[in-house]
Amino acid sequence: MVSADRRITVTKPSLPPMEEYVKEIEGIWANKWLTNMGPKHLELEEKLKEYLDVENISLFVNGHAALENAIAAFDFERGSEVITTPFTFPSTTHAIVRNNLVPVFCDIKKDDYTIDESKIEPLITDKTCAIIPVHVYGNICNVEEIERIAKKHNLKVIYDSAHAFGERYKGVGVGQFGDASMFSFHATKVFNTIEGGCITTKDAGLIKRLSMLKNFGIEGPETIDYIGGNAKMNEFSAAMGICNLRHVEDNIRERKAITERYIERLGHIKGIHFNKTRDDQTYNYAYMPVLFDPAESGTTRDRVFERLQEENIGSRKYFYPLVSDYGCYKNDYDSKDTPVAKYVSDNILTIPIYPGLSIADVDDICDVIEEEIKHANR
Ligand code: T4K
Repeated sequence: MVSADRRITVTKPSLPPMEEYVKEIEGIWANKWLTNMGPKHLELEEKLKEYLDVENISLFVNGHAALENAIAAFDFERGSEVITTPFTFPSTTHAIVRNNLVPVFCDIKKDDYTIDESKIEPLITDKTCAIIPVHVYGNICNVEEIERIAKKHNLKVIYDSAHAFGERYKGVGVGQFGDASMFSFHATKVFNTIEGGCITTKDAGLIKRLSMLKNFGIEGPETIDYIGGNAKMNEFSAAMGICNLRHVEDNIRERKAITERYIERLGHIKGIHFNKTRDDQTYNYAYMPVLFDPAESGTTRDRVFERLQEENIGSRKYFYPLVSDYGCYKNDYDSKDTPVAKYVSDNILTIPIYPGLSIADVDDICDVIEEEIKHANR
């Protein structure tokens, strides 16, 4: 069991060896260039283009700012509707609303928790301007069907790929799908720049608009054609990204080993379900979501959460409540309209996964869960 002085958190940031980072930032003292698209920023852009297998990239101060600015760059008519998922971090929905657009929630699928593409078309009206799906937990959406629907109805598709860093679908970087994709480089993600994020797109014109939107609309020293804000990534963050990129493959391998151990230990237990990933995708093992079906398992997600907490093991109810149940949205939406999302949100728990989490720790976590289920079924 986990001792009182040992606390396991749901995640921990990946950091390079300190000397490696110190070496990486030495040049910043020499050139005195701290931000505004400096050499580290440009170097990280080039490296990420290759790693993510994308044509164009624009770095941002964080993933949310990247998404908000990407939506702004399309200049949708105020009050237009955006079809999206309620099973996500608030960022996705807030980015839509903060652009004066109206989210329309579509239900999700029970096996991979991504937007249910078969339920999108009935939600389309003459006000719909875009679809914003989420590759939740790194599970890649049905990008082909979403593209078909978007083309048919002349809609833009902006993927929230916050969780899908480095993944490929049918051998193609996931950031190539749709009109744009946002990746988050937050401390808690598979790859981090402390805080950070990016937009990837095939559209070089979009990258140009984004470069202005994230830098006060500045096109040239005396030319301001856009009303932009400030959302640039600084050089220290970019340097962290350059270092972390060198280790990301090893980190993903560690995450994979942890995931496999969880499945080995818990996979046979009735009422425990793991999410499905698509056959043709590579997976980054960003999260370890476990769904506890109350009828089958005899226990509840909340009870498992409490038991883990009692043992000093952190877990998170990502993503509960559903966005449509948040105080700021619940008067305008009814989560009963998205019953699968409601069921998943009520019963899912993400349990610890991060490079450095030992297999012995994983076994301790599994013991607690196994014991709870045995106890509930006694
Ligand atoms: N879209 C989606 C689908 C997203 O999931 C997110 C972010 C975004 C958009 C927006 O991207 P960013 O603007 O964030 O780049 C965390 C992250 O802050 C957030 O980035 C992430 N999704 C979300 C799923 O998780 P919290 O509020 O749960 O984080 P917090 O502070 O409770 O940390 C979680 C655990 O991580 C803690 O138990 C301890 C550990 N931790 C955290 C930090 C910050 C550390 O060990 N060290 C740290 O420095 O949101």
